[in-house]
Parts: sequence; C-alpha cells; structure tokens
Amino acid sequence: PVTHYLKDYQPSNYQIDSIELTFDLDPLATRVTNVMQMTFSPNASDDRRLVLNGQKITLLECWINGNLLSAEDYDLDDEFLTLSPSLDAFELKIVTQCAPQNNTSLEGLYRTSGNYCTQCEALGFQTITYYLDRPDVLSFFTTKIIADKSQNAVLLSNGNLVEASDLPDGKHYAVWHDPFKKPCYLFALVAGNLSLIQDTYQTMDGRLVDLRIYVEPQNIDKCDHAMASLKKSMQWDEERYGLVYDLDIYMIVAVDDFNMGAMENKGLNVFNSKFVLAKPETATDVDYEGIESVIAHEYFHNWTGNRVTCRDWFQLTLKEGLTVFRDQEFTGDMLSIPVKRIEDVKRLRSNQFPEDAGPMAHPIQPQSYIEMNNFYTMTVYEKGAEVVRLYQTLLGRDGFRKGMDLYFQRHDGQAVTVEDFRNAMADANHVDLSQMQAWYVQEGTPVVTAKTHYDAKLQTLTLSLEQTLKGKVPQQPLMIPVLIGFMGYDGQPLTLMPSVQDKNSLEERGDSWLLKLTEPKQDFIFEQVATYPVISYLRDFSAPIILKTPNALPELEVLAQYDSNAFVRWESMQALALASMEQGVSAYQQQQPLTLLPSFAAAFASVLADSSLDLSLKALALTLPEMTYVADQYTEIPLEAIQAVHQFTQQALAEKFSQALLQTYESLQVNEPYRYEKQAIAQRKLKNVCLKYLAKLPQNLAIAVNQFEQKSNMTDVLSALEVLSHHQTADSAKCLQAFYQDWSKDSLVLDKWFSIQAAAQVPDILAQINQLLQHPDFKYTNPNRVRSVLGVFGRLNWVGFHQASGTGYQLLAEQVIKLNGINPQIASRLVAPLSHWKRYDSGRRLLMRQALESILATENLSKDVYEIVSRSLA
Ligand code: HT7
Ligand code: ZN
Repeated sequence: PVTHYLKDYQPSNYQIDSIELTFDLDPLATRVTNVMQMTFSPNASDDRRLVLNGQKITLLECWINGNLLSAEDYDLDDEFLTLSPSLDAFELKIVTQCAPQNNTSLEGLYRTSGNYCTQCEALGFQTITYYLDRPDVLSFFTTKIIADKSQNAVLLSNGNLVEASDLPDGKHYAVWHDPFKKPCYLFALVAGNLSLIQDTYQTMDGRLVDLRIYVEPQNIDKCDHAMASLKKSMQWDEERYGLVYDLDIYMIVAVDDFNMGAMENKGLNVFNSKFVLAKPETATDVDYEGIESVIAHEYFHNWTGNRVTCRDWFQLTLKEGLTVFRDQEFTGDMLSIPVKRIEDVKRLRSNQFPEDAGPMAHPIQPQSYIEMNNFYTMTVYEKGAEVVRLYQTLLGRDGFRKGMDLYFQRHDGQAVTVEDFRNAMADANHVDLSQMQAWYVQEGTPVVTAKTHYDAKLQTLTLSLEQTLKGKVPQQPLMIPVLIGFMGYDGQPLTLMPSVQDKNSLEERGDSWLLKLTEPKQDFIFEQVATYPVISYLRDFSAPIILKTPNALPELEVLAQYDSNAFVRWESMQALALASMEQGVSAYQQQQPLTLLPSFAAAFASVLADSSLDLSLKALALTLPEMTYVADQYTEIPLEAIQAVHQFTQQALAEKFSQALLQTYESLQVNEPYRYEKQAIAQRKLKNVCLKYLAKLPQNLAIAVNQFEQKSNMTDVLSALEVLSHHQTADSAKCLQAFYQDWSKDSLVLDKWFSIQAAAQVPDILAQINQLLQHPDFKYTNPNRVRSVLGVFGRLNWVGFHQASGTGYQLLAEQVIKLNGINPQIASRLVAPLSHWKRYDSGRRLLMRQALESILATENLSKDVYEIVSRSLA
C-alpha cells in the first residue's frame, strides 16, 4: 500500500469552479452525472495532466466541452481517471454508475434502513464520482436528485432548495444549491421516507433559520432533546465567539448505520441515530449529554471546519482539535465546568495516553498515513483539543477570542494549516507562539517531574520542573503551562510571591500561579516562604502531561480535602486510591493479605460525609480509577494482581462504608419525572455509584432488582442492570430477559442490552460473547451493534478479553477478519486492544502477537486493517 506524506504536499494544478451533480437513484444502478467547470492553475510541478480520484464506480461517459471522449483519450485504473486537457478552462462532464445497495463500507453513497445516504469525509466522494478529492479544492455545488417518489418522499442535499417537482413514472426530483464554496468531503445527499420535526432559530442579526431534524417515522417522539441542543449551540456560538449561522436552513438526519458519531456536511448534518434520539425511557444521562455535545460539535464545525477548512488531511486537528475544544467548553457551560474537565481528563488518560504510548502513536499533526480513516484518533481529536486549550490557558479567554476573530477575518473561505491558526493566535495577541509548534510534530505524552527545595534560612521555595518525552529530553522542548497553588497543612490557602527574576515565566491567575515551562529544566523560586507549603499541582489539568510530583500521602490527604481547585481534589483522591491499589498489588505478588491504605479509607470516608461537596464531584471522587489506568502505571502489566486488588478494594469499601453508602443511596431516591438538568443528573450519578458499591455485597442485590423494576428512567434501569449483569443469578437472568422483551424493537436500546452482556465480568464470558454474535439481532452490517459487542468486549471487558488461554484474542482476530470484508473502517478500529501486546506478560504477549499475525496473513486485507496490524507488529 502507498504511504502519503505531509512533506509531499503540492497545491492542485486544476480548480473546479462549480459542479452540477445529477443523481438518478437506484439501489443497484445509481447514475451520477457530474458537470464541472474546470480551470488550469499551474503549480510548481508544471504538470498539465488532470488526475481525478475515483474508486469502485463504473465510468460510463466522459465529455470535454460537449465532445465525447473515447478510451484512448484518458487513462483509467482502480484509483484514477487521468486526462490531458489542452485548454486552460473547459467543461468536463462525467457519467458514472454505482450500487449503493451493495455498499457495506458505509463510505460514499450507501443505503441504511431502506434510505439513501452519503458519507464523504475523508475520501468517500471519489466513490460517488471522479473528482479532485482533496480538501483544498473548493467549489460551488448544485445537486439534482431524481428518485422514485413512493420510496423516497424526502430528497435532501446541501444548501437551499431551489426547485422540486414531480416526474412521469412515479418519480420526482429536487434541486439544491449551496451558496458557499466547499470541499467535496462536505457534500451530502439523503433520500428516503423520513419524518421530521421543525423549529426556528432567530440569529443575533435577526434572520430566521429553519431547523429540521429528519428521522425514521417510529422515532419522531425522540427528537426534542436534539432540537433543544441545536438551539443552545447556536446561541452559545453567537455569545462566546460572535459566530452566526449562515444559511436559511439547517438540517440533521439520523441514520442507524454510521461509522462514526456524526458528519458536519454543510447545512445537512448526517448523524448516527445514537446522537440524536432520546427520551427518558430509552436514553441515559450519558446519552443525553452525548447528544448535546455531538449536536454542538457538528454545529460548531460550520465555522471551524466548513467556513475555514483544512488544506490537506494532515491538518485534520485544525478542525477537529479546535471543534472538540469548543464542544468541551460548551458542555462545561451547560452543565458543570469542573465536572466536564474531570470527565475529559479521564477520557484522555484512558484512551489517548495509551494510544500515544503504543505502536500507533502519532503527533496531532501526523506526518504520514496509509489509510486516512485510521487517523480520526483520540490523539488528533482529544490531544488536539488539549493543545488548543493551551492557547486559551496561555492567552486567557479574551486573548483566545482575539485570536479566533483574527483567524476568521484572515481565513474565511480558505483551506488552511495549523500554522495559520497559530499565527492568528500569536498576531492577535502580539506574542511569539513559535514554541507551540513542537506540540504538533512530536508524539508521546510529555512527563514533567517536579522537585522542591525549601531553604528555611532564606525562606525560599525552589520548584524545579523537568520535561521528558518518551524517556528523553525532547528534541524540541515544549511550552508547558503548569498551574499551581499553595496551602498550609491545615488546608488554609497561602499566598506566595515569586522572585523578581522569574516574573517572565510566571503569571498570577486568581489564587494560582501559571508557570511557563519552556526549557528542558527550569527553576521557579518563591520568596518569603515562612513554612513549607502543600503544593497543588496542575490545577485544571493545565497541560496534557503526566506530572510526577513529590507529594506523598499527607499532602494528598490535605489536597483531597481542602484544595480550592476541584480538579486537584479529584486527582488527589485518585492518587490515594492508586497508592492503595499499588500497595495491594505488591502484597498480592508477595502472597500477603490485601488491605486498604488507611489514608485512602480516611479520605473516602470524609468525601462520603462531606455535605458541602457538589454531588457530581462527590460521585467522581468516590469512583475508583479503572483497572486499565492502574495497569498503565506498570511496565509489564500484572493483570491478575490488578484484577484481584480492584475487586478487593471495591468489596472492602462496600463493607467498611455500607451504612453510609446505603444512607446516601436512600437519600437520593427521588420520585420525580426525569429531567435532564444538572442537579438531577448529579443525584442519579451519586446514587448509582453507591449502588455499584452496595451490590458488591450479596444481601444488597435486591436493591438493584428493585431499582430495575421501578423503570423510572433509563439511567437508573441500566445502572441496576449493569451491576446485576456481573452475577449469574436467576434475578440477573430475569432482568436481562425482561429488558430484552421491553426493548427488542428499539435498536439503540437493544445495543445497551448487547453491551452490558459483553462487558460482564463472568467466568464463561467467551461463551456469552459467542452467543451474542449468534443472536438473531446481531448484525455485522450495523456498526453500533458490532461496537456494542466486539468493541465493548475488547476495550471494556479487560479481564474477560485477556483470559490467559488467549481465546479472547482469537475471537477478536476472527471477527476482525470477517469484518474486513464488510466494513474495513469498523474492522480496523477493533484491532486496538491487541496492539498493546508488548505490555503484557510473556504468555499473553505471544498469544496476542499470534492473533495479530493471523489477521496479517489474511488475503485481501484492507488498507485500514493492514496499517494498524502491521504497525502493531513492527
Ligand atoms: N468530521 C467527521 C468525521 C467523520 C468521519 C471520518 C471518517 C469516516 C467516517 C466519518 N464520519 C464522520 C466527524 C466529526 O468529527 O465531526
Ligand atoms: Zn469533528
């Protein structure tokens, strides 16, 4: 397979000024007529050849300026149609045919639940027609859709509807025109029998926007939350960034078969129905929050991605990192800023940090790829968002806003690079941000080690910070802002003053100091320090790093109880829990009895009893770090020990605090209708954390059964079912069966039924997974269903997947091979759990490697799977 490199970028030698597409839709023979006005635009290569991308389509006709070309006039292979036009400006007409019904890759034009839909990002448009399929070729699109009216009452594309009418033979057509130039990855077409809800939004400049959400008719009662989320997003973007929607209509279509979460096609977003459909009986708080944030994310792309787009796919983080940052800020404002920050850091640590430490590690601006779809990663998205956040941390909110304003002023309507973004931030604030470049090109999670030296005589405190990347001094040191604060051992805040010579590398931020670490090693000196303070490090997780602090148990206890920064309070609880589990792992390995670390138990007790603490923060503080996070602390993972200690810790806490947990649980039982609102969410969250502990004691399982049977809302029902699923009891089987009976016709809820069983910690999990795969409702063509069994098994059932026999690995490898032929994007994403094989013990290492090798030996391996597996084995 061919590797593509960022260093090879060249502007296109042709521009496409406008494109008129006509789709004559048919499941097996859709005819696409594409008329493009082309201009030669010489680049450095001096090449006049016009090389159009095109795959998996049949070329029927090709015309230049009304002249039909014959086969000698062009070169055609599996990937390209190459022409040699002699004119500088001409009309190119290409007629092709494709079969959406047979397209199971869900890229290009495909069918879902009997409707037509498209997915063009990253390189799907070339499976629809021949085109310059690259994001820096921007064009005006006009789309005519012709289809059978009874099967396809709704015909949608980007922009505004300009014409629609009936045709003979039961057909009809619609013509859409998009007044904004766009790259082809933002093209969309939808056709089918869909129902819609409609609303309007008045923009801050007084225009009325027609808002529409299209869904399958049976889902029409589950769209209100999505619509409310859209309106909130529109308002937030106006208030926070002054960004106003630009078309008269904004459409969202929910489909069941979709490879990712959603797609920001101009004016016509296509969504995985998981991120649209919700009502209290069917959706959990997590689902509601997911919908709000994905709706916002796609809406925010209208400016960060669509109006200003990427020059090439190596710039993906330009739009994705920035848009994730924007959606994170939005969700924080809608719910709770500290809770959102903690949740995002948890996600980053459990998904992105391992990616950055494994064989697929890449900078947020990858330098090469074989299959672009493999680079829609946690690194590009989530670490990319952290890097954007660094600008805001360094420049402040107002400075960041100035940078955004200049970015849009300079680049509206353009396809640009991450340097353009950085330059706008720097120029708008008259600062030098060139050192930020290193974050884009160096992979790996930076480790910062903090050391302190207190001189009682001089009353100075020296804080030394040293940065390393992959164990070495980074090739280019990174600019790392570290937000810190001070307090006494009594928990009282302390105000310390830095020495005069450090003023340039420090900034005061409320009750904190922002230290700017720019050197491999740097000292920060504070003066007139009467006693050695407790230091609160990395407040708000001010940089995506691993910070090693000298804080020991006494400092962690003070921070967990008193720090003014919610993030550090939570982090200190996690550190105490981790310390408890780490000493447990040592004890397990030395065959000593397991115990809870007293300082952790004390901190747990005080959090549980703290009536002033926000309930969501309390729920987070009482939740143990995941087993995989514990595993990340070891070079070779002691899997059995971690499992035993994790299990023991939950059980011991449940026993020790059973009274308080029960009291808290009962105090949070409210008999009110479901509301998606901060306080109600927090109550359910804490209640269900308590339930999880309580259910570790067999006598409390009845509480879970009771909660399940109440059927108050899906959050509570699912939490109860989840705790029951780890017990192979008659009650558990009965509840699972009842859940199936209730929801077998609702595919999103049925996904939850599959997921819960795939994640269950039960001894015969392999048999259970096989049963799920053979279940009549399991469909290999539906990504959500595949993810709910195989994705969950590999990622979330850590113990079951890593059974020492290797049967989990074999099963996953077989399923990847099967899916490779159906949907390569989905197949390649399932490989990740195998790719970390080098971290496990020798027995597992061998078995995981064998599983990867069996995939690599498969005939007709897609580029997607090949790239991940070959990099994993390298
Ligand atoms: N920008 C969208 C990316 C996307 C995608 C990429 C590859 C294959 C299928 C896909 N569906 C959507 C989603 C987003 O980040 O908003
Ligand atoms: Zn995005």
